[in-house]
Amino acid sequence: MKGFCGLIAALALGSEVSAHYIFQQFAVGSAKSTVYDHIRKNSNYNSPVTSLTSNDLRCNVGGASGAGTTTLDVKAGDAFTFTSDVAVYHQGPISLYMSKAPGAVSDYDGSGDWFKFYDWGPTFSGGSSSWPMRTTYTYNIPKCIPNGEYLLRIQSLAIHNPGSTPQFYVSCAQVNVTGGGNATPGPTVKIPGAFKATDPGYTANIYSNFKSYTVPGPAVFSC
Ligand SMILES: *[C@@H]1O[C@H](CO)[C@@H](O)[C@H](O)[C@H]1NC(C)=O
Ligand SMILES: [Cu+2]
Repeated sequence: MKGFCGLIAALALGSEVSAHYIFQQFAVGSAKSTVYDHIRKNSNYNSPVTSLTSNDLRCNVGGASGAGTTTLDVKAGDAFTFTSDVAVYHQGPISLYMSKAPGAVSDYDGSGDWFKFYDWGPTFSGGSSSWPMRTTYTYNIPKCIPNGEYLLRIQSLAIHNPGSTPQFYVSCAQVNVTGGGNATPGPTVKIPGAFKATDPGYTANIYSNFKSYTVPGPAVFSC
C-alpha cells in the first residue's frame, strides 16, 4: 500500500483530489444523515491537512465557522456515527475529540480546550498488524460531560507513507448535549499544539518490525 495515494494521483493524471476521503455525514445512533448535515463544510474537498501549526487542524480547511451548519441534539451516553464518503484506506489511528463552545457552537472557532475520548488504533496479531479502516465510526457521547454545545471532531491520522509528512483527515460536527453530568473532561489540549513532529506515533514504519504503537494526542478521557 506504500505510495498508493501517489500512484492513484498519477493514474488520474494529477487529479490528486480523487485519492482521499472525507467524513461528511454525522448522525445519532448508526444512522446516516444528509451530507454535511451537522458537519462543518470544508473547502478542500477530500484533501488532508498536513501542518501541525495551522488552525485548519481543528475542523479542516474552511471549517473555522459554523455559519450554515445546523446543530444536532444528542443525549450524553448516546451513540453517534461519522460516515466517510469512501472507506478510510490510509493506515493510521482514528480519534474522537470534543471542545465545549463558550456560547453557540455555530459561532465557535475551536480555539478553546479539547479533550480526546476515543482512539481506534492498530490490532497486532501473529506478527502482523491491521487498522480500523472502514466507512463508519460509531461511538458514544461521554455520559458525564456537562450539558451544552460542543464541537465533536473526528481525526484520521494517515501514516501510510513512512518518511513522508503524515496527513490529518478531520471533520467537526456541532452537537448540543443534554442529560450530561458534572465531570471536567481532560486532560485538555489546544489544536493546533496538541501534536508535535516528535510525538511517538506521529510517524511509524508500519511495514517493518511494527509491534507496538502509541496514538498521538492527550490521554483518552473516560467517565
Ligand atoms: C440545547 O438543548 C437545550 C435543552 O433541550 C435547549 O434548551 C437549547 O435551546 C438547545 N440549543 C440549541 C442550540 O439547540
Ligand atoms: Cu490520500
